[in-house]
Amino acid sequence: MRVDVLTIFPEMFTGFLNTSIIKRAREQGRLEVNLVNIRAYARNKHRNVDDYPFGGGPGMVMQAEPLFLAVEDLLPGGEAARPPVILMSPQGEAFNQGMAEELAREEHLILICGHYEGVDERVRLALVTREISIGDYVLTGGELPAMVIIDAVTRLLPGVLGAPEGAREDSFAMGLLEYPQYTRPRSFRGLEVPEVLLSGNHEQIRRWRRQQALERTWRRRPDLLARVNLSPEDRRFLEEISRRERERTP
Ligand code: 4FV
Repeated sequence: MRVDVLTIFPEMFTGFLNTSIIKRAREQGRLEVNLVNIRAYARNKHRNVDDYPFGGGPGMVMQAEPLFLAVEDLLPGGEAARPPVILMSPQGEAFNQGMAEELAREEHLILICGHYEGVDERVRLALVTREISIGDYVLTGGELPAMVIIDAVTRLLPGVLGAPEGAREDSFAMGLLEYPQYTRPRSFRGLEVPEVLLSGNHEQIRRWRRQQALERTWRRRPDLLARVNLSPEDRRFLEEISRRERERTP
């Protein structure tokens, strides 16, 4: 996968791109990240890429032209399909695991990192094909959201993570929150690893983990349960814990 990132702070990506799984994916040639400095497309001697908002108001707005020129320079027109041109912004679609899986099927992504109060609306109207938000809060720039998306997508690329995708039971991939994980030592400050995990009985372990994921989701994110295809066994278990809960809190 190729990811072009349009930013005025390419240095923000240095550590992220040269560490751990992202670094290895780039070294393996499974991920190519191309940092594009938007200032290189500013047609004024001070390389300004922002200006005052028409109609007044606080802050500055990122100008349309440098962004259009940068994207057009990335699209030599040879490419059959135009890649998604994604703007990170609080007004975007809420990013989630399903969207990460969708983007991971693309060959090429162009990510635009805004700054200041935002970008000129004509960027949305005539350049951007998708807007994505990583959460309902306001950041100083789109760089961290771009890293979040690259991280969530890269780990889904074939061969990037050790275990083949099918074997992975990511939170949200199953639609549920992840079950509790334990590792050595068996006993830590009086806290023991659940016996079932030491039993070697894989069917019992599978059921325990499923029930733990169900209960954790039911307690912390019941909204997610609506989107999970629950087995009759799952439903019985959820009815059991909600009955127990009702008894516990009459
Ligand atoms: C943001 C978010 C975000 C808004 C103005 C950058 C900032 C500045 N992007 N999810 N939340 N962006 O806060 O994606 O341009």
